[in-house]
Amino acid sequence: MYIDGVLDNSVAFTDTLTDTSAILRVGNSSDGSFGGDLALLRAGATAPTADQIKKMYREEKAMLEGKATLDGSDPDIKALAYDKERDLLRVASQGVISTFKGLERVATSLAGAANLVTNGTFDSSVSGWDNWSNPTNPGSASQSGGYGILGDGVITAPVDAVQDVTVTPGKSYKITFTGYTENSVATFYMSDGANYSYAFGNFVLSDEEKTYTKTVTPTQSVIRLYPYKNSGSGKAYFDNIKIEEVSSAAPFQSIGAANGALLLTGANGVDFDLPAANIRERVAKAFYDKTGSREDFEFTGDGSATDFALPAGWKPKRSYIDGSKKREGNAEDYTVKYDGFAYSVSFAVAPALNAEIDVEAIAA
Ligand SMILES: [Ca+2]
Repeated sequence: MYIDGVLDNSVAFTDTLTDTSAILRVGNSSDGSFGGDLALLRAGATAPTADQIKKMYREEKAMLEGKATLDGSDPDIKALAYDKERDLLRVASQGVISTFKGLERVATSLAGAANLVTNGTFDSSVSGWDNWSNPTNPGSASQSGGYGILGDGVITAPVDAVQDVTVTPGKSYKITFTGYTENSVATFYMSDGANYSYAFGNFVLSDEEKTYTKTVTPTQSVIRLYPYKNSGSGKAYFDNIKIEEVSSAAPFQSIGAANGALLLTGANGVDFDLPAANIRERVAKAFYDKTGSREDFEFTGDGSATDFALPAGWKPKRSYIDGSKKREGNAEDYTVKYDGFAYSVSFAVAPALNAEIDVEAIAA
């Protein structure tokens, strides 16, 4: 038994599988119960060495501890691209881009998207929700402890709440909420349009608090959210209700990735995403890169100085004394010198006192 890649205890056991029709059960105790989670089961012809176990642990730790799954609710991969400069794998599922480094999901296009639902957190009221804010059955709906609650005191009729959220048809949106029931039956319905078609389906709440997500592409300009509790006693609790746009280009057809930049082509157009860091690099390069640019520098002769240095980064192209062009070369008027840092013009004869020396330079 290895814990976090380190041997904790061991016991030798050898047996032979002979019954080809029997079921091999793993993770069962003798009474059939198993109080844990099991993942990445594998079988091999030999037992892995301690070093191999350590390597597996190191490589797969991020996946087990972090998020190794696609974001959104769609497990169907539409397109993927590997960004070799940044060692990132970009994976497009319905409307959502999940970015992986190795086995770990390090980013998602959903992060930072605006929540279009009004008061989905029920921090202090149920405003924004019809029925909840104007209960048809007084006392049927309330807010308490940061939850929107249905069924408080009413048992003879169902209680519900409605919010219509404006969206753009054809774009993709992720619907998320958290909820649970207390001695009641409750459902979270989602409609394509301001209707009760529930075309986007529903989630039936359990007595354990869970987060539910669904990615949808509406054909109408409204997504109707409809939390609902059946008649009878008990309560249903709702919280953190969100609708976030996942991409304007979705549904995706192809994806390209290079040096952190992302190009998504979808049925609705193209999304182009360039990280802020990349833009900074480019602006800085353009600012400091003088390639192709020219500059004139002026000096005044003192009758003895022969060498006139240009600022670093500039290289002499043409030189003039009192407006008369001089020739470059060892047997000519001047030579160009470079000391490893700056260029200078070195005249064979020192320009006269107050002579006007003009040097046209190009970026070095
Ligand atoms: Ca809340």
